[in-house]
Amino acid sequence: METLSLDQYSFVGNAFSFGLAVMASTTLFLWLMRSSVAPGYRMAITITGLVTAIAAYHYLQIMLSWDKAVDVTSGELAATGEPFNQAYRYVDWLLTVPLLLVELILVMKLSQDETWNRAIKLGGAAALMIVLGYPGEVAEGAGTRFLFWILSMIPFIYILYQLVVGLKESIEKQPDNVKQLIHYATYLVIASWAFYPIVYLLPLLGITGGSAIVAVEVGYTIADIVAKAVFGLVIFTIAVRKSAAEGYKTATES
Ligand code: RET
Repeated sequence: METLSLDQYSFVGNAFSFGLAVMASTTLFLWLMRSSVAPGYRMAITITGLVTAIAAYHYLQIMLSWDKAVDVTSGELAATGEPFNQAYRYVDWLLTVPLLLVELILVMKLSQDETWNRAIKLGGAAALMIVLGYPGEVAEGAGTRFLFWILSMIPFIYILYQLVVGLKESIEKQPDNVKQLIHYATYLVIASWAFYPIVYLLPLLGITGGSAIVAVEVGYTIADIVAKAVFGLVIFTIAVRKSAAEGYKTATES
């Protein structure tokens, strides 16, 4: 914390505030617009809104913790002794990553057995990935950070592989008007998820001091906005188009 400049400190605080605004407004939008998709897709939209709601709560906590860790009343940055709590981010992921995976599995429309089977395997792998990442995130030494990065990459690669294979299979069965969008959603998942382990590594790639803190915190915030809010809106659009293809009309249209 002491290595940050005042500008860097405000920049990160503003990024958290932006994250909170995006997550909260996306939640409202998704939940208010729920009736514009056919009943069969409402569960997916509710879950998408839950993901952004959980994130909005955690961004509020992260923002408050960031505020409390530093005193700027003297015009300079002074640590208050209260540590900035990284755990909020990891608890947020522990809840939201399995939810996002369930959402993707629901979109695949598999049999009930297969849905359970995949949800448990992928949910377990996601929990392991996050639990293994945390000790490295809060460690001081570069060696420990790198070790836990390697360990966490094992379940991460398994999840990505399963998603790519699973989504490819389900794309074949989709109506033409959404095929392209589901392709796009798949790329969005891969690109946004791959961003996290890269951000985690930045402090080991020559970015040091205050810049490392800024890179990690702002990097994760951007990744969260894409993986949760932008992705949620893509899922919403897919649901609207699939509803239309199935002949569903909203109250105002009928
Ligand atoms: C960690 C530790 C270093 C190695 C890896 C990681 C992966 C994190 C991921 C997080 C995804 C979060 C999402 C949140 C959305 O709600 C934990 C940074 C692989 C992939 C998608």
